[in-house]
Amino acid sequence: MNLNKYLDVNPEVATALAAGKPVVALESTIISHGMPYPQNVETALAVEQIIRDNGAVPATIAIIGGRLKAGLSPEEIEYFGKKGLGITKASRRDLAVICARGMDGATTVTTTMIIAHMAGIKVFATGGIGGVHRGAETTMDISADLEELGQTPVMVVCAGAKSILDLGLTLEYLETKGVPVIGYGTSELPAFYTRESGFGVDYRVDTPAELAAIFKASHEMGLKSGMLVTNPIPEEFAMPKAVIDAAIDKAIGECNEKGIKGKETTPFLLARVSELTGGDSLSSNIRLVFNNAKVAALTAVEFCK
Ligand code: PSU
Ligand code: MN
Repeated sequence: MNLNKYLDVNPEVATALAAGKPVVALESTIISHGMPYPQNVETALAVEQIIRDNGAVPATIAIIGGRLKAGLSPEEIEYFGKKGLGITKASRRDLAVICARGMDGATTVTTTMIIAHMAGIKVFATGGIGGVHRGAETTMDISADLEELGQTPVMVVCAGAKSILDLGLTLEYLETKGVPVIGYGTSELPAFYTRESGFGVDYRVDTPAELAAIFKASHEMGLKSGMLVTNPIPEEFAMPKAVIDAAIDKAIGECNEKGIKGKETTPFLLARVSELTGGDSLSSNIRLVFNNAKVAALTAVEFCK
């Protein structure tokens, strides 16, 4: 394969793509910034196994020494998990600097979509996406993830978005950008730790085959936008809404008091919410990622039929 000169596709992923076999992309910010070591490495490896068990090849995406990587070895995943917060969070605006300087970068939803698309991978599983922050009418803090969903044709399977964000404004923004927001087995937008948010999705879809058919239609008519599949956390792992809401309100209050801004905002809020809610939220987080990996793999299999 002769691809982008900055991109390395690992042999297993390259072989699968060349043969038209299903591949699922995974992000690396969730490994280095989203969970503590060693649970982050254990989770990343378990997610890859779930994708294999459901018939697809996993491609964890990251930047190592200035190279864009589609597919990491277990040793590279271990390296990313151990180095943790020491790895730069890489959004679209960081890519060129990180590559030119030969740095490592943890890919967000945005950069995972970009690199997946360069490699020819169509389906991507993660935990939660970035969105429009509360108070964005004055701060203008809107995640680059929403712009990427509007311009890069990759399907993102997530568990919705955490209510650290303004979910209503996030949905409005996605509508403006032309991104279909699909509820998998639900008509309501899930809010990561909870199955409900009080906001409706654009469409409810109940099977991986229909998810694949919708994405195929988008692809074949040449729409450049992505598609957002929101898959609710399994009932048994969902958290009480009151507990999560209280932790989020406290974390947002602290964030404002400390004057945290820009790319630090989301990692700060995620870390504080997880500290305030303890081990329960970590195990919920792990379970919902497993659940998304399965739906993404089954959909990638359908897409390749
Ligand atoms: N929200 C989550 N979990 C995450 C992230 C967001 O519930 O891990 C990460 C993802 O990598 C996402 C990024 O792409 O944060 C968005 O950061 P920002 O809001 O700075 O664009
Ligand atoms: Mn931001």
